[in-house]
Amino acid sequence: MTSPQTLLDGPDGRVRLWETAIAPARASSWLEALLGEVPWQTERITMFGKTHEVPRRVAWYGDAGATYCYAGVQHEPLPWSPLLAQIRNEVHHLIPGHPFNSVLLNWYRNGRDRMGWHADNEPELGRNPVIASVSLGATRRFDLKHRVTGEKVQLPLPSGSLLVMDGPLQHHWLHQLPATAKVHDPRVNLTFRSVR
Ligand SMILES: O=C(O)CCC(=O)C(=O)O
Ligand SMILES: [Mn+2]
Repeated sequence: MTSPQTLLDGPDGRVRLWETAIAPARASSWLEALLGEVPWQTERITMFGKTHEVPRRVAWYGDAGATYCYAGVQHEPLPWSPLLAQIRNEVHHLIPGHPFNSVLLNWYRNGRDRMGWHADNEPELGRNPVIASVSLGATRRFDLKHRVTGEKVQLPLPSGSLLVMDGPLQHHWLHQLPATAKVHDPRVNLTFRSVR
């Protein structure tokens, strides 16, 4: 465990990165295990009357009743697997005091899979949510963009890193995980959240 690097900290929110929160060997064994055990789903979204496949695979785990709406669909969580409960405990050790009751998993099969500009500002996350994001597998670039000034922050998220976004960040900044032709290997990202 290392101390975090602060990438943003101000009235519009905070972003901290623990670059080596999880040892590399552990991170790769978790990646292999999750790729094998998770019942990955293909989400479809309908925009302007056209249905598209979301360019990644997803899964939602959490306490019973922690339902969550993404891609326009209400999801009941899968119950915590022993491994996901263990990863949640590791996150608790690094940032105590946040009772995360759910986790959204994203599997980016290669550099073509991506997530566009958005904020984690769904009503069920409440005001100023704390989002703890664990990355396993291929290093991908993560971008942040201020909604008003357009200021950008870009950073690589290596395997075993923990990114924490908190304060009013989701109200003032967007984030994305862009596609890249340079990456051929999979990455799994886990965002721990507290939904009510
Ligand atoms: O894959 C990532 O690092 C970002 C995931 C994300 O923004 C989300 O799940 O809302
Ligand atoms: Mn997000």
